[in-house]
Amino acid sequence: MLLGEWLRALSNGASGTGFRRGRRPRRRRRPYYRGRIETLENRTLLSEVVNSPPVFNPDTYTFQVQENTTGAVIGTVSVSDPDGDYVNLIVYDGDTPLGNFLIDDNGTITGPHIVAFDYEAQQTHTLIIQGDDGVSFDEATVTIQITDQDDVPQFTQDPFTFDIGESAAVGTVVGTLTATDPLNTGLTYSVYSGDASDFDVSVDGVITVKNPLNYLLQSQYTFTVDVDNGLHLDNATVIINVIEEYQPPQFDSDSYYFTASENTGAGVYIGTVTATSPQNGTITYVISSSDGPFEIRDNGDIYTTAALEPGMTYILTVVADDGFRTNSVDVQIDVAWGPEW
Ligand SMILES: [Ca+2]
Ligand SMILES: [Ca+2]
Ligand SMILES: [Ca+2]
Repeated sequence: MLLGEWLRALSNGASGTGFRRGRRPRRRRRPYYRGRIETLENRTLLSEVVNSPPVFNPDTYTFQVQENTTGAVIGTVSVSDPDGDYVNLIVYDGDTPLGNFLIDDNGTITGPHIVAFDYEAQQTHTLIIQGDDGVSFDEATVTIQITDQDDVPQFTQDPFTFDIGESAAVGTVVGTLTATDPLNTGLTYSVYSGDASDFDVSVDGVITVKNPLNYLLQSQYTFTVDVDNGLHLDNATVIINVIEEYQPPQFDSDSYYFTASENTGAGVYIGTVTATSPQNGTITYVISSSDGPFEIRDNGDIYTTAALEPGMTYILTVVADDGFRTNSVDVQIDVAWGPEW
């Protein structure tokens, strides 16, 4: 076997599919001498034959490819070997995975095969193409310029501001997010951060009430949303203003005045306060302040919890709470003087 053929066999065996990446060999452009071993009359003669390395012409190339294309023909490089040797072509690329760019025996480069081009991430790729005749090699530099495509979704406004009445039922639509979809591949919306705790945002961008709202508890919500087209994200701020709608419970009197006999003991009914809820809530009553022994029951009935002092005037404040709002009223209770007075 010729030494050159043996070296080439080694080289072909190492390169396998014609693609490899790794430490680049030292550049060798000068002619290289290969040996031929012959046996003649029990003597070994070494004659030397000059090998000329392959030559790329030209040795720099610039190709343009639109982003988001995959497996496309990127361009063709031209290589020749002065000796007519077979030239094995391989691709070195520092920035993408092994196998992302391939080259065939004709010098035609295709790709990307693994990671798509993304103009927004990287505008150029540089490949080193190596042509090897088994003994020597030459290199060409290929610059791939990625051209831009409109592929980034964009919210149609930022921020989105919505108003919702605090009495809106769970499930009520607050508003809808909208964004451009340049690739027409479909968009997915989601909450990214912030306080959206009382709202749902569907993948279609529809915002609905998730929990009962209350202006007094929280009058505004602010959160950030994303829209995703599978390639890129955009984000926007959402502001939801809660509009006050609930009214406080209304007592049937501006104030109450009750009297009690001079010998009123514990557990005696004194009188009733009544409030109604404009939002049809269930009212509970509480005595928030009192200078006497009184309690109030669920229906607004006031009872004594101990004997009252004859001739005393007691002042109570009663609060009605319907779960949405509260209101208060003053109650005066006058106790009669005893007969001995
Ligand atoms: Ca050659
Ligand atoms: Ca892109
Ligand atoms: Ca783009």
